[in-house]
Amino acid sequence: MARYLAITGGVGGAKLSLGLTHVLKPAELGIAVNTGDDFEHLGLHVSPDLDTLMYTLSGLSNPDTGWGRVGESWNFIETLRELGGEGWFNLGDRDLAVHVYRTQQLTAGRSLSTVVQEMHATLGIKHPVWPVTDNRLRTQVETDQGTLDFQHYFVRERCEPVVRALRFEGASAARTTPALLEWVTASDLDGIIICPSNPFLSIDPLLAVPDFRRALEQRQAPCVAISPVIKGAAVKGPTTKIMGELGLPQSSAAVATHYGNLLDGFIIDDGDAALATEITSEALKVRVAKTLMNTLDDRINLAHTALKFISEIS
Ligand code: FO1
Repeated sequence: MARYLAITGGVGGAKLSLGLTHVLKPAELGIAVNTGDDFEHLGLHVSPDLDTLMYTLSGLSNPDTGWGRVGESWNFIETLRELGGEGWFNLGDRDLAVHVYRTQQLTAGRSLSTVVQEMHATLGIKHPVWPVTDNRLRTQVETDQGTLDFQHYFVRERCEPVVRALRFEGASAARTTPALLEWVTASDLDGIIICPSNPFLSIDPLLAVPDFRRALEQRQAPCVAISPVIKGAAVKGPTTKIMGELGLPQSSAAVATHYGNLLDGFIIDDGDAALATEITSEALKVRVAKTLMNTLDDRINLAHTALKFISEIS
């Protein structure tokens, strides 16, 4: 039996994760999710990337935004705004129930991974999905306007402040979720796929968890990443804006350099085919493919490409 691990943030990574779940059985694919975007808001524990995965894998995601639920209503947040409350983070009425339920369960002493597992079982999600850690992990964005909590930077300030550095509060003391650590260190793991999420905001928080990073560094199986950058621009979100602000070239090549020796393979878009030779080295193979995922078929095709690439590398 084959066994793979996908590492993902929110929207872009969830698309490929969905493709992978169509190609691999639940016993063959586990998914590790960023929790650096989590925050406490209106007294609730909100886990945006975990929820994006949950809604995507259960067919409930909002196709227009990629986050939140399809067919959502907004009575709660509109009423909160009328009252003069904090209304900048759009919590839909149905989505709200998830945050209330999760908060209650966490307050009762249950772990985040247990709550995720139970909600996934309720929604019929069969593939194992784990928050990278059950411990507190919070991305802090150091900007020209001071240090901002991730969602304050991303949603409230619409990614406008200039990013100077990123910090992952809690990471050094965090432990990888036990079942995930077991999966990634298993001797029969066949490959690791880093989804096309933002490397700096969405993947780095997972890599900042010491025992998770160590497990990846000591891997036997090939690790491939899919570039979220196509022709110098991100499909969605502030990836290339941040790269520029951090003084990096805004290209797929710089993403490969950023991941460094964590990678054995790197998939770039057809539009970046000219970069393949520059990125290829003895230690890094490059595959050119269609990485834009507009349809379910695109997601499944990219999943097949990644798995075939892994089998060729190994
Ligand atoms: N993203 C936005 O751009 N605006 C929002 O109001 C917003 C609300 C929201 C609510 C629940 C949820 O699970 C996600 C939500 N997101 C929203 C997405 C989220 O902020 C980001 O996509 C991720 O954190 C980045 O991966």
